[in-house]
Amino acid sequence: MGDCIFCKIIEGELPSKKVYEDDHVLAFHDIQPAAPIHVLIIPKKHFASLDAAGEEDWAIVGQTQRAAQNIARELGVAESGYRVVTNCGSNAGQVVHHLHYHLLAGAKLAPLGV
Ligand code: D5M
Repeated sequence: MGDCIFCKIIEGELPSKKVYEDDHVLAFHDIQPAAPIHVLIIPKKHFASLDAAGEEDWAIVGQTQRAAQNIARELGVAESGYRVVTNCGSNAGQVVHHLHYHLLAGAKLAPLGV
């Protein structure tokens, strides 16, 4: 999708440290980790955010979240706990406009808030 950096990662035009891939979902380590484990999980289909998901996208959104569960188990953090969050729009601080879930783990996380 044009100049979308996550589409370029999907296409292999930009490098990533991949942790999971299937036909619909890709996951890779965040380049600016905010926790000891910080993985981004994205649908291969481009849409800007959760807010931009259409009726036809809910299956892939579910598959993306299911991948988060699998990755947490694979990385050994399912027991200790992890956070899955998606930023949606400018007030949330979204900077990459391709739906992505942040999986954060590996430490006691700060409470959510402003
Ligand atoms: O988060 C966007 C996230 O994307 C942010 O944590 C940095 C990360 N990022 C940006 N470019 C890359 C590349 N090339 N590899 C890995 N991670 C990257 P947002 O929710 O939009 O604020």
